[in-house]
Amino acid sequence: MTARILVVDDIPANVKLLEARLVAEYFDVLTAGDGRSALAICENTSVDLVLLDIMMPDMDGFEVCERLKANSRTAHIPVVMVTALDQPSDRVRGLKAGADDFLTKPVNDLQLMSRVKSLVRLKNVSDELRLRAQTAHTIGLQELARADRPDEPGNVLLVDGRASSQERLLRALKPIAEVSVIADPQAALFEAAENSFDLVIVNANFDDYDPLRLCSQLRSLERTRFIPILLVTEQGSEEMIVRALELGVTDYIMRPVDPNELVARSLTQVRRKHCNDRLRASVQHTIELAITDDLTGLHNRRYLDGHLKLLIDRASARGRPLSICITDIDRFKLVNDTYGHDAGDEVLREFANRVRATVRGADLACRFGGEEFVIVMPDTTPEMAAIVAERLRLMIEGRAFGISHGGTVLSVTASLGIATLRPQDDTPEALLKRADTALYQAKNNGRNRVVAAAA
Ligand code: GH3
Ligand code: MG
Repeated sequence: MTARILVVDDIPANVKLLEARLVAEYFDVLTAGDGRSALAICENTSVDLVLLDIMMPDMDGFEVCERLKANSRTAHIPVVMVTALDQPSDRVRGLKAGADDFLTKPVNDLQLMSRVKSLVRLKNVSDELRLRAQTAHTIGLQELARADRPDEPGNVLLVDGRASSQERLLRALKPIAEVSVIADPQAALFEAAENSFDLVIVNANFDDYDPLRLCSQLRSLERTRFIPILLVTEQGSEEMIVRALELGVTDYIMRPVDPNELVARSLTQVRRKHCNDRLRASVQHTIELAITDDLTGLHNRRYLDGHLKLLIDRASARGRPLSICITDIDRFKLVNDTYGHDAGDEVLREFANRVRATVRGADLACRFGGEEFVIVMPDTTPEMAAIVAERLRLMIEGRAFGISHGGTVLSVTASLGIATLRPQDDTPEALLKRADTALYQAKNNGRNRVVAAAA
């Protein structure tokens, strides 16, 4: 992971120290000796993370943080406040100023790296989201364009073997999350798999149980592998923390737990989870848009071209029948010419609805083009396909189509051609071609009928 990190401190020795450690981990480091130059750098260069000292003459860290967060060009940059151990109130002020995380001086290497990496990962995901939101906005997809939504409360699972600490952690988390508490780590695994949590907090305080076992199980289960894990450990358990981070635990916090630190770290993880979820949803949505026909909501031809081959291969491999039906609306041009294109669109939508209502869940219905539709029917013999096609024909003919055009109702009919997969050397193109030839014959024979291609 590489990222550009800005270290801000008025004491050159402190800057050098952090710089050296970060450079050793191959981060790209920029430095600033005061608040104003830090703001200028963030404004003019792309910075992935700011490590910000609090005590600085002229403009202190709180003010720098507030200004960064108030400026829309820099608000997305994560800020880690470097606070003195003996000033716990600084953390509250830091949170109020919008800081994303804290590090306590003297800065410990493990903490520095785990926090920096965690926040850089979060920023990478949210950068990608912001980029997609821009694109979505440009192409008019408003629903995807809201990247900078306010934080939604997270769903947190707290796994803690002791009642007293459960209560303390619960109190700290209440304002920012819905928390479920569970004492038994094995039950917690099921709980996590069955519900959708944004964060699992594992307090390493069980009597007879290795908390890393739970962490590792959470990482290996399909249903829970993407949930961030925050481990709560004893001071001095560095070895366990290193192993935990290797296992994929996302962050850790030491006892005694500072409620503000817990809140800041939990918020970071919940944000990251939400960002990731949205990113995944946006990928899903983009894919759906690419394979869906706008007008009817059926799959489009691009999808059919990709998927028909798979369905054919599967049917051939299993020695199962597969049939397809191509249907084309009769004299559809007349609808457009008489009632206008919008009325034509309404008929197409209603036609698609009837197709959808006719087919089984396993069938694939697509708009093939204009007023032509294709239904792919796995596990369907020619006889069955003929029955389905006839049922669809009746569904179209049997009930008139209403259009907004002054309460007009139209009689619509369709012609249908069906074809069945030939075992062995059949291809999607050849199968479609046979169905299309049958359709052409149905048109020639007088329309409003089903014709089956010769086997
Ligand atoms: P046939 O019975 O031989 O199929 O006659 P037809 O009029 O249905 O066939 P033709 O191919 O001559 O005309 C198809 C028409 O479908 C022409 C085209 O403008 C119209 N069409 C294609 N796509 C759309 C669409 O998305 N919306 C609307 N409203 N019309 C469309
Ligand atoms: Mg037609």
